[in-house]
Amino acid sequence: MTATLPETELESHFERTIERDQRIEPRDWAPEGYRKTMVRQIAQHAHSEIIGMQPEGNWITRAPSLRRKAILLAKVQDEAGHGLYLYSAAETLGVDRADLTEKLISGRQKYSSIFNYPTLTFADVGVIGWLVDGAAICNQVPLCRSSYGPYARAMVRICKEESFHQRQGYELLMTMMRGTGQQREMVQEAVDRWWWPSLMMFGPPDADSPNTAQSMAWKVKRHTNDELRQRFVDMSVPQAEALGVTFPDPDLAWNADRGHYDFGAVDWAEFKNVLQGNGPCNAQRIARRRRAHDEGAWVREAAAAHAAKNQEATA
Ligand code: BYC
Repeated sequence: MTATLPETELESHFERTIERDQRIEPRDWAPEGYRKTMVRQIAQHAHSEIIGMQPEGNWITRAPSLRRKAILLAKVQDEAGHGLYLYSAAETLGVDRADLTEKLISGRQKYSSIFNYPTLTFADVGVIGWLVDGAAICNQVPLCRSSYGPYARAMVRICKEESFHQRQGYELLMTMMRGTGQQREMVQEAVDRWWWPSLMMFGPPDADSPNTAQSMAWKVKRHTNDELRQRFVDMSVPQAEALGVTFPDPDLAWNADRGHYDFGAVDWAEFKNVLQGNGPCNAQRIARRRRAHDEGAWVREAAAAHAAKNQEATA
C-alpha cells in the first residue's frame, strides 16, 4: 500500500497485514521502528554469515584430504552467498550495502558472538557444522515465516543449505569417532569448547532481551530466545548420544514433567564480554574483514568502471 493515505489508515493496514499472517513488502508502509528492526536484524545476520567464513576458512588449506577440502570450500562459499542474499534483502529497506559494511568494520554493527572463538583443530570444522549450523537452523527455520517478505524468502534457501552444512559436520564427526582414540579425544575437546557458545547464539534470556516482545508482536521473530535454545538442547542431546560424545554440563538431565532437558546456567558475563569486543578473536575477525575490504577496493572500482562503460555504450 502506498504512502498516499493518512497515517492512521496506513498503520491499521500494516497491523491487519501482520494479524492475517501476510507479508510486509518493500513498498508497503511500515512504522519506522519496524524498518529499523529489520535493518538491524538483517544486517547483523548478513555480517554473521560473512565474518562466519573466517573460522572455517582457517582450515581450507589444511584439510586432511581433497574430499574434505572440496566440501569445506563449498560450505564457506555458501556462507558468502548467504551474506549476499541478506545484504540484498537489507537493501530493499533503502540502506546501502557499502554503508552496512562500513558499520561492521568500524564496530557500529554487531555480528554473532559465536564467530569470536578460535578453530583450533580440524574437529572444530565438524563441530561448527553440527552445533553452530544446527543452532542456526533452529533459529532460522521459523524465520522463513518472518513477516518481512524479502527476509523470509531469503531464509528458505539459506535453511536448505544450512541443513547440508549440518549433515556434513555430523558426518565428519562420525568419521572421526570411528577413527583413533586421539581423533575421538579431538572431537570431545572441540564439543567441550563449542557447546556453551552455541547456546549463546540464541541471544540473552527472554527476561533480558530488549527486542523480543516487539519483534514477536510484529511476527519478525516467531519464538523467543529461550524457546529456541530449549529446542536446540532437546534436539542435540540424542545426537550427542548417537555420536558418543558428552556435553560439558553436569546439570543436563531429562525432565519428564516438563518433557524437556534441563540444563545448567549459561555464563552471560562471558556473552556480554564477547559482545563488547573482548572475545578471543574479535579484534582479529574485524581486522581481517577490514583488510579484505581494502584489498577488494580495486575490484569494486573496476566493476563500477565496467558498468559505466557499458551504460555509455548502450546510450
Ligand atoms: N551475538 O533483544 P535481543 C550462521 C544482541 S550465521 C551477537 O534478544 P534480538 C553461520 C542483539 O542483536 C547465523 N549479538 O535481540 C554462518 C541485541 O543487540 P542490538 C546468524 C547478539 O534481535 C557461517 C542484543 O544482543 N544468525 O548461521 O531480538 C558459518 C539483545 O538481544 C546475539 C542470525 O543472525 C549473539 N548471539 O534477538 C556457520 C539470526 N544475541 O541489536 C553458520 C537472525 C543477541 O539491540 N537473528 N545479540 O544492539 C536473530 O534471530 C535475532 O537477532 C537474535 C537476537 C535471536 C540473534
